[in-house]
Amino acid sequence: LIALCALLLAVLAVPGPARADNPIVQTIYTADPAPLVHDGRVYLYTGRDEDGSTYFTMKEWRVWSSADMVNWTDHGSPLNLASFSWASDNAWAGQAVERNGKFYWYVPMKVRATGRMAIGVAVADSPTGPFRDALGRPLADTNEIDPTVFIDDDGQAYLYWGNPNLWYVKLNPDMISFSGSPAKIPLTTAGFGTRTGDANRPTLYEEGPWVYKRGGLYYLVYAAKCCSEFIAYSTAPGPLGPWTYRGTVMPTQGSSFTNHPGLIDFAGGSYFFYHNGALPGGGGYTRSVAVEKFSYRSDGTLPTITMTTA
Ligand code: FUB
Repeated sequence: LIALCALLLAVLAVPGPARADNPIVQTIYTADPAPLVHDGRVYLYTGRDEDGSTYFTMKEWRVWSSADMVNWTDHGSPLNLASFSWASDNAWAGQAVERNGKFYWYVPMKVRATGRMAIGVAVADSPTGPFRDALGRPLADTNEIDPTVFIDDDGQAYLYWGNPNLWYVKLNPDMISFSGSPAKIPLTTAGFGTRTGDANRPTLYEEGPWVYKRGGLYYLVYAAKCCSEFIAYSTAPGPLGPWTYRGTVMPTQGSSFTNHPGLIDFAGGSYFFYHNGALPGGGGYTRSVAVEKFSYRSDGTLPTITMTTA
């Protein structure tokens, strides 16, 4: 019976096109989508919620890709906790970016020696890996999570991350060292909306920042929280602000209690990636990544986006 089960699992895990409808991945639980457009394909970097997880039990990251946003190829797991000798747990939300033919994947993990969360960076020659720890130590050790990386038109790269704070730092062109020191972006209510009921957290910003530039405007989309988590965004005239709160993008988390944004333009369309608990057995710790096609309004603002399934 064990051999039969192993055979069945092996057949289910064979790489190949996934179904076109949401959730994107229907064979395992996935979370924290981070899309990257490269060379005519969308590469989708995700975490993996372990079966039966009861608290964000996550040990590896996965890569998927598509040329048409319909058929998805499974590239397996080219990065996991064991790739980082200093990490012990919590393979949470990351993002990958390409620079000069190399791919840098920024990911948060728990540091074995301290129990604190830190950001590590892995590097590869291909968007699907194999990835290796670029430093052999954490890149940013502030006990916070959820890195997003952005390279501006002038070539300056920025790393942002954090919960409960929102940190940023300029990256050197090598993408694995800092130009200056990490600093906190001021979390003002004008910039990030007003949260009620939590004196320690006056703004809606919670976690999962996603920074990009479009039409000369800088966007910061993030998981926001008032009572439950939803996706909101702010805009700014520059990569460091000042940020202005713009409102809700996706009002719910579905049957998960977190949500996590990733936005791209690809092949003439705009796409919003997120996660929820839509698969059978799904919920807050057994999530699934999904995507919705949308159109920006003529003034560049984001519409309210609804989940296909929750
Ligand atoms: O997946 C683990 C954590 O849940 C992520 O780091 C957060 O963004 C939330 O999605």
